[in-house]
Amino acid sequence: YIVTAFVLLWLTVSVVYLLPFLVASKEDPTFYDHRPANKKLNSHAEVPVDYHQVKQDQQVAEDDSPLKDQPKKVSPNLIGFNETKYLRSSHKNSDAYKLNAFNQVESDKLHSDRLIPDTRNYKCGSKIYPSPLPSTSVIICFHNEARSTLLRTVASVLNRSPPELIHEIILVDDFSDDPEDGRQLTQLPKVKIITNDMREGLVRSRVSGTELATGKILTFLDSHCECNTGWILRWVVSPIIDVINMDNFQYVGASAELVGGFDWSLHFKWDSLSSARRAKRKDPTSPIQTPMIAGGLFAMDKERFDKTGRYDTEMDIWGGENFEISFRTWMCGGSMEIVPCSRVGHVFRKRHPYTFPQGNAMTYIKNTKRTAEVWMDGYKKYFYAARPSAKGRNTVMGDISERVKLRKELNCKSFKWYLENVYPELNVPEPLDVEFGEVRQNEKCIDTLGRGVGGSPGLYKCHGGGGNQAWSMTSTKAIKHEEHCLGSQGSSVVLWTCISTSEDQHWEHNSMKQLVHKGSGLCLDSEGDRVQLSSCTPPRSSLLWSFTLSNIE
Ligand code: UD2
Ligand code: MN
Repeated sequence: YIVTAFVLLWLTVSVVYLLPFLVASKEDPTFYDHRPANKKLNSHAEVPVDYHQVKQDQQVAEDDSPLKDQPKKVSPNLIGFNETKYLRSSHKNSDAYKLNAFNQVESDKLHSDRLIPDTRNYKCGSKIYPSPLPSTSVIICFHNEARSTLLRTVASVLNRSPPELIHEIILVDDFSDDPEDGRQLTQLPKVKIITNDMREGLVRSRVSGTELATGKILTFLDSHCECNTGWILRWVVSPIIDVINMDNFQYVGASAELVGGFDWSLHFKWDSLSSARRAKRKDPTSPIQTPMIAGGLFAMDKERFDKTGRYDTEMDIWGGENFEISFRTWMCGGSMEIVPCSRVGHVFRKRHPYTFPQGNAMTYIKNTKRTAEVWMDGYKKYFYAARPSAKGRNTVMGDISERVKLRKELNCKSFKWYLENVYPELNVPEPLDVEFGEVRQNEKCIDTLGRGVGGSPGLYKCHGGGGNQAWSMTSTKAIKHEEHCLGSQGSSVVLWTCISTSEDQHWEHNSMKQLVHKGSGLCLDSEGDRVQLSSCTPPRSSLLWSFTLSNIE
């Protein structure tokens, strides 16, 4: 039975993944998240692991000794490699945090083979997989990665995988300042390196890694990961992405109850398992289908990768490629799964430590717009409604004809099919929605501030990125964000679960641009960054609201 299950997996699955990540960037509010204090984005890190499953002797040490978590013996893979010397020459100035967007000083104190807790479900240890398994080429691209995190990524692959499954490790140095960072690691077994002569970004770097690869399976990793025991379960694996804390480098297990999702602005997020997905799962060790991958850590069959269009190599630097590969995989006959017995830790950061030659906002627009235009059919209008800054911009996007052709050649299904069969959780604005977009007053917009039921939205500078500022006025006159609707509690405006018949959730957008609350007869008003209910008279500017992206054709 297990063998059959895996043969099936082998046939149908093409991409495996893992994924929790997502970070709100405070420093660049135009970029990947503008949403203040968005609980959803951080929820991943806050989900406690089932620590009873973690063996006591594998718990991360709490003491502060300089050689934390050092194993008793150096692993054979590292014999002859002078780790101390390698690390000594890495930048250790007071800007190390700024340089990496994580605490490099803390990372440097940790041994490359430090012990980390086994965060898997206890049943994973006794799973039996068919053999022989094909071996994999592991591809790790990096740009100015700290040496200690880069080394730990490579060392954890060597030390925590059955050696026969690791065909090679291909480092792609994406034009880092110091070519020695990667070059010295080729002293380790199986490690090869490709060095870019100019900055290419992660997509083109990964693709050049795959061109050199000769393993049957490709496995991609970010350059600041730690692979856990049993991570490389088989050819197609998507791990759960555990969290390596960017400040103290503690390794924390992530929830096994999440899949990858997104909103209409093409912003990746983690979704907790819907009841339908939960019901499909036989036991906590079985793979879970995921509509989307975070992007960094996955494995897939090399032949399939090559035959189905690899990546869109016109995408630059960072971002968007995970949407493209996810839509393509699902719509063109593959599937994506998270394999919960595979766990890989990743350092989630709050900002990019590296530059974007074209600016990060423009780069993200380019990459996501290419995805929307090629894959989202008529539904791309919701992308533009949620991210108006991507409208027009055809020059930024560039030529997509090759990818459109690829979609035809592969005979892929429609985006409608994807929404209905793969991601039914995504709320598609109804055709009857009266208005859709931001609810704006001057430069500010109503923003959920990441709050859920019972929380109050506030006003926040409009960012045009959708997300927490994406609302629709439904045909029943509710002002709706995902599954929450604006209602009241006293004079406060509060988010509630939508009830279409509720007078408390009924708003009339009248000809004077006021939003009149049916339940109380009062009007939506603002005071500072608060939204509240007050009298509709006398007329004043704090009562005026517009849906800025209304009338999508
Ligand atoms: C996530 C993914 C990442 C990628 C990205 C979307 C995880 C854990 N990470 O972002 O892999 O899919 O979403 O694009 O799922 N890099 C280069 N050249 C560049 C820029 C980055 O080589 O110009 C490397 C970088 O050193 C790192 C990898 O690409 O190893 C991903 O970059 P990141 O860690 O900044 O992205 P992350 O984890 O925020
Ligand atoms: Mn990363």
